[in-house]
Amino acid sequence: MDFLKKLGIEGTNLGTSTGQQFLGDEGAETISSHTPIDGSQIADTTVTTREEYDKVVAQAQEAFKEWRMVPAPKRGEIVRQIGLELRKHKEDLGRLVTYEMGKIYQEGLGEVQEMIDICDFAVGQSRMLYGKTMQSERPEHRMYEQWQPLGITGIISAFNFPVAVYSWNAMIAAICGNVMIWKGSEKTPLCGIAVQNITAKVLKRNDLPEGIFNLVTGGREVGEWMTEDERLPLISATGSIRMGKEVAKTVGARLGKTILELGGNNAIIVSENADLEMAARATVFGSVGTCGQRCTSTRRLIVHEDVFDELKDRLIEIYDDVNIGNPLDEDTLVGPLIDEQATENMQKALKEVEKAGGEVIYGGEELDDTKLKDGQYVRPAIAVAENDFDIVQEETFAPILYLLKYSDLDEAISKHNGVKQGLSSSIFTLNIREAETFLSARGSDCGIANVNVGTSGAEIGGAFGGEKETGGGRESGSDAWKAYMRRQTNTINWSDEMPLAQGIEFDV
Ligand code: UN1
Repeated sequence: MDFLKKLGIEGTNLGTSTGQQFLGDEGAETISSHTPIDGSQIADTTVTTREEYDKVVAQAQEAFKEWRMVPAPKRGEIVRQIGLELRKHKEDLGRLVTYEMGKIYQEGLGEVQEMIDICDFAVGQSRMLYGKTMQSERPEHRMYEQWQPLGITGIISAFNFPVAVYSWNAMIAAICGNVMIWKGSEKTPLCGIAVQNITAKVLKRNDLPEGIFNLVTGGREVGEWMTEDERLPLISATGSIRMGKEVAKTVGARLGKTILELGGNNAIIVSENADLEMAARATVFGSVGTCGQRCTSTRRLIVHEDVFDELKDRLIEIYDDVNIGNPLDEDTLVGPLIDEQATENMQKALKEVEKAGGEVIYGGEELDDTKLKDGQYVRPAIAVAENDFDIVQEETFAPILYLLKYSDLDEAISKHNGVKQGLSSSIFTLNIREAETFLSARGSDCGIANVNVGTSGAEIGGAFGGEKETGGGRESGSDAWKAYMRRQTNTINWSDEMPLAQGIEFDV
């Protein structure tokens, strides 16, 4: 496994890190990383102790003093070099993502490309941290606003995008002048080490201090140290709604800031005016891609009654052609689920849908015939269901597609919006009235709404995030950078008088 070596994954103290330095001790508690491909062990990382955590925070605070005074375009130059370094490691890092998380290699590469793209975006953004100027009501006064860095940005990311989601946050936060403490998922600790090694190389080459990009490892407890810690003014967290609610409560109690990217329950509406072949293809990528483990995965398909049967049959045909197996093999389209728990959750959901009166019309079974022992391979499932089934209201992180029928667009939109989550959404139609209705104020209530484009696979240039229980956060492109900075309104008096605003007379 040459790629592990090339990514610097060797040694016994990998884990907590302030840059080049890894703080883990011999004999520390460890997390074993297993590949979901066949369940075998890849390597161990150490778990961050409280003492190490405090060392990391202290180092980050020190580094912030220096980093915040580096001009933003110069910070952009560092991010540009990180982008170049990532290009060099694209194949190896993509392979590690596949190996540790289980998504197919094409998607592993896509994830690293998403990192590269956000680096390029951040470089440009580093010269565009624009504030407004305002006209003062007082003579010879000037008003403007400027954006300043916040300090330490805590980033908590999930297993399903073990490197890209970190980069959306870290690269934008970095050009804004922040330093980072990142806790990735316990299920994908090696991805964190590899990315840490890549950024550390660039920082070393530029004589920058330890403490700008920091890594902590561990589970819930380490996450709680971060959310409770007043030294971390911003926590950006990606994960389940349950986790997000806890993060919001804890960080909110200390009046800290959060960016939350939580669950989705994404739907595609397929109208009778759709190009059905396009709709079918987008649905399959959205529902079985990444084995249904994207927060943008297509979970519900709301289909007009006139085309319901035709689309259903076509989907089954395509599903039948999808190769399931080792995600490193070129012709595989669906790899394993992340772990046994995920398989159990999928089986439980399928039972519940039947109990509620729905029907699993395709797939769902565990695939024991694969030669890859202990991998969690499943056949993606299609079920006919109703929107108000409890299980349809929930996000199950597995490849299950619920088919729902509608007869008019208002009904379709009402079903579409009739869930607690609000991340990504699509309509497939060639009718402009239907498309524009879906995009209007009475249309989709999601953070992302597409026409003739599926729910997953967003580009980095737009702001990414969703409404309602998805958490309301926005990351990545557009003006998402503002969430990583504090806005300061400045008024400057260059006259020799002391006039007050609102014309108040206060003679002293
Ligand atoms: C996630 O699943 O947490 O839009 C992020 C997409 C990817 C990002 C997904 N660009 O599907």
